[in-house]
Amino acid sequence: MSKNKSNKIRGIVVALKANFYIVEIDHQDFNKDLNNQFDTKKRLLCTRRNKLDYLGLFIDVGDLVYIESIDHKNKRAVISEVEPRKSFVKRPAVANVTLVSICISVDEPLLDIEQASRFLITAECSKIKPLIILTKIDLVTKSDLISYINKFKSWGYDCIPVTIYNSEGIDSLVDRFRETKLTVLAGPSGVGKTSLINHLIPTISLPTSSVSKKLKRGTHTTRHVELFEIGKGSRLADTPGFNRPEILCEPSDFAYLFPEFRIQLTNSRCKFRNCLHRDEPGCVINKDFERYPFYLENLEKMISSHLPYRVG
Ligand SMILES: Nc1nc2c(ncn2[C@@H]2O[C@H](COP(=O)(O)OP(=O)(O)OP(=O)(O)O)[C@@H](O)[C@H]2O)c(=O)[nH]1
Ligand SMILES: [Mg+2]
Ligand SMILES: [Zn+2]
Repeated sequence: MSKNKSNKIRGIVVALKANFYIVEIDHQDFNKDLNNQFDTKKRLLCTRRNKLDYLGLFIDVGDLVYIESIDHKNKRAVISEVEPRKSFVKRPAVANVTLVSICISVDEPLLDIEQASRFLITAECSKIKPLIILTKIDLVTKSDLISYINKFKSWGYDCIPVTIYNSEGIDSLVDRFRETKLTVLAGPSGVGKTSLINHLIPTISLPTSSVSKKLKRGTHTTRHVELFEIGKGSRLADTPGFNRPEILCEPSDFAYLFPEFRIQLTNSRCKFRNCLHRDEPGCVINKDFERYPFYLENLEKMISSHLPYRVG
């Protein structure tokens, strides 16, 4: 983080705590002129200036902010400005996201294709291309794993398979995270998002818990969004898992949230401009694609429940 804008210090909101914001500032840039007051990467507990409320500005994790009235001894400060966001993911709420990683476990909890689609569609709604992280691959056979990877490929997605047990896939994942500024780890509860962060950043040890034997689902261990550094200038967001993402979407936009349909619509045009790709003549969408029945079922619900429809 850097210092400019009338000597205010710039930082990033890494967590929200009750009515406070935890802001992290990078010590290296201003060690000298602040007499080494920033001894480590420093986290400060911040409130916000009232003027931000009047301006109607929200502050979420990932927001880049300027702080002032710094009390070094008690590690407190006040946020006086918020930079305009470059992107925003609504659920979980994180600003300035550059990559959405949807974590999906092959087992425990068992991979649920419809749920995976809902997570991917949520990410597509934020206009950020998602990456699939296939977790717990120590729990499946090689051939099952290959068929999952091929399935996601046919949907138009890259997929990085990993396990924390023998570290398979971990190196390519770290490379991917270090190429981007802010990666959100999203996905159902219990798929191993927090375990992955603990594995990747050995200096932290966040609570995790095993998947419920009875319900075969996660137990909602992580309750808040928090950012952790994974390399210079790159951060990872741990988020609370949830099981059924809702999507707010208009019927005419829905097909564009599926990469395999989007590419067909880019390459050629349906005869009618308002085609919803059902049985209209001259429609260019290939109805044999795996997710077409999912598209159709949700489109019909969307239309019958009036706009905007919640897929959920
Ligand atoms: N077999 C296997 N188990 C794993 C792996 N990674 C994590 N687990 C286990 O999965 C369970 C759930 O892990 P968490 O990290 O708490 O899952 P989470 O996605 O953060 O869950 P929420 O915080 O509820 O959203 C724990 O018991 C982990 O030990 C893996 O690679 N292989
Ligand atoms: Mg967790
Ligand atoms: Zn069509």
